[in-house]
Amino acid sequence: MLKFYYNPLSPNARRVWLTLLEKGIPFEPVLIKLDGDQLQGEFVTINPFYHIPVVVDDGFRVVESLAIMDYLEAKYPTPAMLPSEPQVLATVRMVQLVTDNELFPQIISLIYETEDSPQAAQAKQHINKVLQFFTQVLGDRSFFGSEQLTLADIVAGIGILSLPNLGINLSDYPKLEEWSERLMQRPAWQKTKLSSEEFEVFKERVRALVRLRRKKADQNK
Ligand SMILES: N[C@@H](CCC(=O)N[C@@H](CS)C(=O)NCC(=O)O)C(=O)O
Repeated sequence: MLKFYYNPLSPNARRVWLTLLEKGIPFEPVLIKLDGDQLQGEFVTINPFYHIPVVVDDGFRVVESLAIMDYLEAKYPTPAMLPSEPQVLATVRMVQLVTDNELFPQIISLIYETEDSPQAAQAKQHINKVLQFFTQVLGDRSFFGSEQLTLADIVAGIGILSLPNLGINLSDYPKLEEWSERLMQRPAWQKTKLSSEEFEVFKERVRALVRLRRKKADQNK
């Protein structure tokens, strides 16, 4: 059976978890605590970059959440979540990459920087730009590029649903608010949802990781 290395707090792992659940794919979960266990033992041979998620399917290993989602889509095409029609495919990819390149780095800043700092204000401004852009891209459809859930909804949904925990209300973006309510009605999303206490633990982990990365960067100067 497909092995899934994950942690329920990890947004990148939750993308894959949701894809597995939405597609009804059987899997064996392997919890990685991220307390240093990702840096040693068997896991290092599975992912030399020390990251989750990873899947190992019949001896075939895939790292990187977006690559894993594509693998699952190709191997388990029903329900289809990556339409091949050119404009829809481009929309799905664009939303995934905008989430990774424009939204997530700002979420990390918002978690790390103090609330009234210029950095936090800048991050909020950029997040608002992303929300305006996503409102345009969603248009009047139920999901990104489609009337059915796509891989874009999973990637963007995990980011956008975390925003109210960071003081960003979606009520200024009614279409995205309705879309996020649509997502939260789905059993897979209810199952993988983080409680506010879990989100606080996630924030602490992010702060610790950013501190560590900055310390390493300073040492290399
Ligand atoms: N680009 C990778 C990023 C994976 C990633 O950063 N995973 C985090 C959890 S969300 C992790 O494993 N962090 C542990 C570490 O950096 O030591 C992906 O999309 O899978």
